[in-house]
Amino acid sequence: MKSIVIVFLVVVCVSCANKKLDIAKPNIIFIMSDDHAYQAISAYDTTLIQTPNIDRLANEGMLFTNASVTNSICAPSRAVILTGKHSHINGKIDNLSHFDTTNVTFPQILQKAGYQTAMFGKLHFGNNPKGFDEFKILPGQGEYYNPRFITQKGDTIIDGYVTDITTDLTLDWMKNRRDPNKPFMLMYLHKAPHRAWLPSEKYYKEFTKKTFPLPETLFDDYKTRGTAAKTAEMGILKHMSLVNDTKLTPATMAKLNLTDWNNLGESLGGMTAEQRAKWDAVYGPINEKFIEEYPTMNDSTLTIWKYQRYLQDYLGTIASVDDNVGRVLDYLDDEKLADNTIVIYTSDQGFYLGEHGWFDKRFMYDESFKTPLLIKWPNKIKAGITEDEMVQNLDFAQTFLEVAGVTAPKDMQGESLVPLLTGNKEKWKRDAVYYHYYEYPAEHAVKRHYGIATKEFKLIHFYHDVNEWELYDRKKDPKEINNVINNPAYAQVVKDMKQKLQETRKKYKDSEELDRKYIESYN
Ligand code: SGN
Ligand code: CA
Repeated sequence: MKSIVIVFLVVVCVSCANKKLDIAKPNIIFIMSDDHAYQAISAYDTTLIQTPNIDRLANEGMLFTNASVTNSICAPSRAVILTGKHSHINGKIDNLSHFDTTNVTFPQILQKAGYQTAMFGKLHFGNNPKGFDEFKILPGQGEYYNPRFITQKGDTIIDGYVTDITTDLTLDWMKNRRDPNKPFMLMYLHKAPHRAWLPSEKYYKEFTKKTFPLPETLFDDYKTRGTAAKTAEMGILKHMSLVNDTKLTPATMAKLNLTDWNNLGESLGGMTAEQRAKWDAVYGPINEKFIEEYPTMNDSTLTIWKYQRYLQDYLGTIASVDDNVGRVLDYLDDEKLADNTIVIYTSDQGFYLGEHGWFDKRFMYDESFKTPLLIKWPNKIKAGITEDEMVQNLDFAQTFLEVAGVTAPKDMQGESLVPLLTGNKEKWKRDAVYYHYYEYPAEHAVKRHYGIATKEFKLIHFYHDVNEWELYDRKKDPKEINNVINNPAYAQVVKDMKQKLQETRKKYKDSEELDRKYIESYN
């Protein structure tokens, strides 16, 4: 009899423990870097760099090949992520406008629902985030070396390299300052690989020795494109600064009788004399070699030289991001937290790595419209799945709320990704995504435009000081070099896509009236 009772108790206890495990709220770690092109993640493309740690998310979870943003620029993307609403609804249309803090954000809702919340790294809002138990964020763009952080207790400068420091702060919070009995939502936000692309010592030593293959469209002449592509100021040859971006020194420039602008200042963005000396030991010889080679360079060879210098530094910053993502994933594994933690890796938008001759972003063309997205959650997501549905940064808020078992506010405009993550694809109905970019006139001179993309086509309307349309056949022309808006063979597609665009604008409550409002309020 006694042994029957013991067996019964054991069975009950095991089932209690299982039940407890089932209902334990998952932790959420949202990792986002700034301007990280999917072309620079080896899970997507092994041509440029190996990112074994970021790839772990795809190997142990899901790789999204058709993730995009709704407005390809930093602070607006972050506002869309936090609010689950398009820019024209949350009001943060560009980097310069004010973020209306009466917007409800998903961290506020999660905090109220009992989640511990923390944010470390780059927010870029001009005001502090709401809904966080703790934050340590960079002011504005922040610095790569010895950065200043805004904290709830005032500003502090932390010596070192920004990517390592952001991770140290994140790990310190996970290890020492959270209650292990409560679920947490952590936003771990890298500044890298944002311009002006300053790698850590280890990686500038390594990457300045590398040479990268040229993209097919490096010398794009924009022949079939409209005014916007032709007048944008983000060309590697014409608009990338020899000093600020490719790191020629004022002395080199003077010797060659050249001038260009420099935002980094004498200290190269906050380096100490010691850090600067190490930097000069590597970049000095690059300057000397350029002095020798410049007299024989033409536009084409100079473009290639600038492209190589750009990629060396840009990718060098990503190598540190990858190492540091590895540190966080290792911690989750070591602490046995991995199974019940959903980890997301994404960027605030994509980026041009020489495609169309460009750097920067902003356009609805794929390199900047699409963004990397890798998600692992061993308890729920099968390992090694590639997903090609069209998902957006707009969807994160509702996804995280559903993951946490909290009902999302009705006015959020995305779709929870949970059905896709958990193998219930039949519940996913979206057939088009909407895009709207506003920051013009401004740096890089990318004109205002909105558009929709389906899996097959992309329709874009440039407006404000032009009225031009472009259509791309995404299957036949994935590099988007043939604008077929006037091709009679696509007349019906144009008609259908224009109608779909109008319906989509209506669905998301965007309108010509709002376009005008945001032009008038722009300064
Ligand atoms: C800076 C950069 C631009 C970049 C914007 C916005 N210039 O102004 O190249 O487009 O940030 O980037 S820099 O010379 O100051 O680096 S965003 O990611 O923050 O939106
Ligand atoms: Ca960005």
